[in-house]
Amino acid sequence: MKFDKTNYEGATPSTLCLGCGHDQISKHIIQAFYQEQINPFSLAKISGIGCSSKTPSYFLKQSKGFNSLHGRMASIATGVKIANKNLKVLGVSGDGDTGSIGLGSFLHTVRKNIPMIYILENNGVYGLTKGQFSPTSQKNSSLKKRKTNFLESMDLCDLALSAGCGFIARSFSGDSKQMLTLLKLAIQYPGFAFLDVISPCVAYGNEKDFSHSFSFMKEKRKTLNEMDIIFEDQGPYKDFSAEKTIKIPLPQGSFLILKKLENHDPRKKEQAQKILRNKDHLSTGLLYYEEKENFLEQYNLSKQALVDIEEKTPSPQILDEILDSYR
Ligand SMILES: Cc1ncc(C[n+]2csc(CCOP(=O)(O)OP(=O)(O)O)c2C)c(N)n1
Ligand code: SF4
Ligand SMILES: [Mg+2]
Repeated sequence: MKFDKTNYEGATPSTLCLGCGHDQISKHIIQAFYQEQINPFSLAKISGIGCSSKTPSYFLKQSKGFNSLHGRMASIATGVKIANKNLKVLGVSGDGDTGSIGLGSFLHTVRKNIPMIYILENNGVYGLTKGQFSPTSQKNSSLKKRKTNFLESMDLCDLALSAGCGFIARSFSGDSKQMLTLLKLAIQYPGFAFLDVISPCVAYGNEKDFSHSFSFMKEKRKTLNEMDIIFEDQGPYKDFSAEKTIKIPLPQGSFLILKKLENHDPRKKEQAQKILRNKDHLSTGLLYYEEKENFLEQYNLSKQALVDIEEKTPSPQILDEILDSYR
């Protein structure tokens, strides 16, 4: 059975400001999940608090959803995945939600390698509470209403890399082609897939020199690589010349064909770190890729969802045996 596109659309029309980057991301999500024909009924979308965290109402209306507490999306998503590993988990968060109040939850979910797609809708401000600087606003960048940000900025991709994340990508809400491929790649990835999307806030964070504005993106953005996902039986790939092309096998039997536009191999951690620390440009594309055992595999957790296990509490006899084993 093929799911038609209406299954992937939102339950309500967006109430975000006209032109908000977050709305573009929602469109890419609808497109990617539709094209990949992911069963919307077996997907859970979890978010925190913020304009970004409102967006799950605007896509995948047939999926399960939980709009949780500020900064706690990652913890709730962890619980959902452990309780039912058959659900695909899609988390949406903001730079304030993830980088301020939720930083601890975020980093521990990364280091546990909980299988989920984590989309950071990064606008450099707290949009919902009217544009205060967030931890990702660049140091010394300014906004008329907020004056200058004197605090050091945090790069959440760099932090994710330090915490052992195996899938790190950065994109821009306005780049449909790059966003679609990265989302499709993230959908296939068997662990924690982190996608940091620069998503301008047109109401409070779109002044010319501000680090997350449309004009800043135009000036500073560099694209690291072009990508395509193919199956071997599609034959030799003609668009890319061999010496600049990397072929990475993907879990479901397909391959990522990656054309280097800059000298970067996303399988090399040191290279990814170097790129992230170079602040002359904002590099987008696939930054780091490594497949590693995820939390569910490491702990050999039940294949059944908790809800499907008939005997949820052990019988008195089994409890006695467990207690005896500690005596
Ligand atoms: C415990 C708690 N502290 C503070 C707030 C106020 N608050 C709501 S959203 C938000 C930040 C939102 O910024 P971000 O996560 O970047 O999302 P955006 O609106 O920019 O998409 C804050 C501080 C809250 N709701 N709950
Ligand atoms: S305030 Fe900013 S982040 Fe929030 S909806 Fe408006 S443009 Fe988007
Ligand atoms: Mg924000």
